[in-house]
Amino acid sequence: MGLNTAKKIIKKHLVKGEMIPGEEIAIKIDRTLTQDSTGTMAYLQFEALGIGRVKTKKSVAYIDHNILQSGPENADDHLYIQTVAKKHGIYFSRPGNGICHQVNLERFGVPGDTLLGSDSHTPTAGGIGMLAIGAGGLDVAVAMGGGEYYLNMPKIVKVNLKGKLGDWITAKDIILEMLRRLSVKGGVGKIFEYVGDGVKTLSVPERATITNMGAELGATTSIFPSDDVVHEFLKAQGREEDFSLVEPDEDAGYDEEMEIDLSSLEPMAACPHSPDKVVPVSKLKDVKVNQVCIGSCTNSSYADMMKVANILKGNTVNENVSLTISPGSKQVLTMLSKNGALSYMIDAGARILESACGPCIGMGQSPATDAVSLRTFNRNFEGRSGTKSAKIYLVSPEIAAASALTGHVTDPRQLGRPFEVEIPAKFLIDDNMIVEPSKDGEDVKVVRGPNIKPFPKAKSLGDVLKGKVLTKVVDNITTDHIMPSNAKLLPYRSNIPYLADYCLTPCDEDFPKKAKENSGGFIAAGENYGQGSSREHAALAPLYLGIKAVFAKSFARIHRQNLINNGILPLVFEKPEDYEDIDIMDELEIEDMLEQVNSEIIVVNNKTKNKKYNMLFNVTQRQRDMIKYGGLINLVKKNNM
Ligand code: MIC
Ligand code: SF4
Repeated sequence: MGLNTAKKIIKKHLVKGEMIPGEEIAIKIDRTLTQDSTGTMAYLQFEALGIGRVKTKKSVAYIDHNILQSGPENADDHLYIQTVAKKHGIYFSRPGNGICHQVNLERFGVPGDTLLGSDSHTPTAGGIGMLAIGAGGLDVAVAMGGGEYYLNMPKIVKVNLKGKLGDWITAKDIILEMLRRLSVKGGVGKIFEYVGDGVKTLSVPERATITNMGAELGATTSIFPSDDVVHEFLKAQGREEDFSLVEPDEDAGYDEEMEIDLSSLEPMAACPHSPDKVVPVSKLKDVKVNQVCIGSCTNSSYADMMKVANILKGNTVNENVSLTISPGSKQVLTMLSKNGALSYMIDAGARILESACGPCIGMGQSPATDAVSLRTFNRNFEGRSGTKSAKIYLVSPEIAAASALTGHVTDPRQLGRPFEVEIPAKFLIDDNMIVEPSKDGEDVKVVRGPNIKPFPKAKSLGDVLKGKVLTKVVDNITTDHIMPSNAKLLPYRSNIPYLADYCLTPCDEDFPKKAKENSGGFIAAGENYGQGSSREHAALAPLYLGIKAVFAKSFARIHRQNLINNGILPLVFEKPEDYEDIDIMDELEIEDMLEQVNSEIIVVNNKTKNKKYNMLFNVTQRQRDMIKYGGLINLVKKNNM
C-alpha cells in the first residue's frame, strides 16, 4: 500500500520509533516559529538549555500578540525577543509585519518540511503541505537546539472533499462542518489529510483556513497536498525554489476516512461559547449584532480582505455595529492600500487595526456588556474577548461583512452574485520588516526588562505525593480558563508569579489562594482538559502554585505534554465515576511514587473518604523519566543534549 502525504513527511523525518498509531515516534524538526506571548518563555528556556546558536534550517520569532503598549512590559518583552533572536541565529519579524501564521505562509513555509511552533495554530502551514505542529515553548526550545520532537504517531484520517463550494459558501464553512460533526475533541490523536477532487478547487488561503481551525478539533495537525495550486502561490510569492510536489500515492492507505460534499454545505456559524456549537446562519437571522471583527490567522489573507472590501464598497456600517478589520500581514495591508480596497473599508466606517492578532486574543476591542460579536476568528471561549458576558459567534468574512452592514446575522447569499477574487500572479514582496540574526552573536547583548522573572522549575519526584483536591472542574476546560489571557494579563507572560494569581480563576476564583494556603495540591477535571491554546503558562502557573498532579477523564494533547514537560503528572481516571466521588478538599495521597511512576496504573488513596482510585498513567518511558527527573529541561541536561 502506498503512503499518504502526512506519512511521507513523517517517514522522511523519522528519528525514532515506527509509524504505528499510538506508538511513540520522534521526528526531526526543520523549522520553528514562536510568537511573543509564548516566545519570551520559550527563549528563556532556550537560554536555560545553554545551546548557543539554533540548529534548525530556519527559526523565526514573530511579534503579533502583545501589541498594545499600555505600560513598558510588552515593549520590554519585544526587545528581549529581538535581542535574544539576534544573538542565537533567529530571524525576527518586527511588530507590524503581521500574524505569525499568515507571514509564515507568505514568506517562510516550505512544503514537505516539518515546522514546530509555540502556538496551537501552527498547523495553518499544512495549507501549503508542511507538517506543522503546535507545541509548548519548551518543546520548541529543544527543537531550536536541534533536539527531535516526540509525539505519539497519530492516526491519519482521509477527508475526501467532493464537488465544489456553492456561491458564498467558504472554507470556513468546511471547517465548521468538520467541527459540527466531530466536536472539539474529535481530532485528538489524529492528523486530518484533505484529498479528493474538491481540493483542486481550493486556493492556498482557503486551505489554510481549514488547517488553521483543525486545531479546534484537537488534532495533531491537518494537511493538504503540495500541488499545482501551492506551486502557483509560492511562485506569486517569489519563492518558486521552495516548492516541491508532496502528494499522496494513488494507493495510499489511511486509518480512517470521511467525506464532505462541498456542494451540500451552507453558510454556518459557531455559537457561544465553543467552536463546535455549529448551526446554519439561516437559524440566526434574528440575532442582532453589536460588533463585527474581521481578521485573525484564520481569515485575514489578501483574498479574504478583498471580498470584505467589495461587500463594504459604497455602503455604511450599520449604526449599531462597530466593525474592526485587521489585515493579516504587512503584505496584505500594503496591497489593499495600493489597490484602493482599503479605502472601501475606511469609507464604509471600518476601524482598521494593526496587522496582528488583536481582538482574537482580547488585545483590545472587548465588546460591551452582553454584546453579540461576530468574528472571523477560530475561538469563542467564554471571556476570551475580555468581556465575560459577551456572546461571540465565529463566521466567514463574507457573513461578517454582510452582517456589519445590516446589523443582524445575515446570510450572504442575499447579496446577489459573489465577488470573485483571483490569487494575484505576483504578491507585493518586501521583507524589510524581517531582521536577520547576527553572524555569530558574540557582540549582541540580550536586553532583559524588569518584567522578565525567572520561570519556575520542577523538582525531581519524591516518594510520596500528597495534598488536597483544590478544585474540581467540568469537561472541555480550555487553557484560556487555566491561564486567562487578555490585554491586562498578556503583558505578564514572562512573569509567572504575577500570572499565578489568576490561574483557573474563571472556574474557581479562590483557586490561587487555596493553592497558596495549602502549599499546593491537586486538580480534578473532566474530559479534554487543557484544550485550545498551547500556552505553557497553563502548566507553569500550576507548577508555581505547587500542583503535583491533575486527575482528569482525558487531556488535550499539547497541554498534557506541557504538564509532563514541567514535571506535573497527568493522570486519567480508570473509572470515570471516580471523578464523581472526589470532592474539593478531599485529602489524597500517592505512596511509593518512585515505584509507581514506572507503572501503567497509579493507585491514589482518598484519605478523607477512605477509598482507593486507579489512575491510568499511560505514557512513554521518556515521559516517565521527565516526571522522575523534574521535567524536560532536567532530562535534556541529564542526557547532555
Ligand atoms: C491563542 O490563539 O489562543 C493563542 C494566543 O495564539 C495561543 C498562544 C498563547 O496563548 O500565547 C495558541 O493558540 O497557542
Ligand atoms: Fe493570534 Fe488569534 Fe491566531 Fe492565536 S488564534 S495566533 S491569538 S490570531
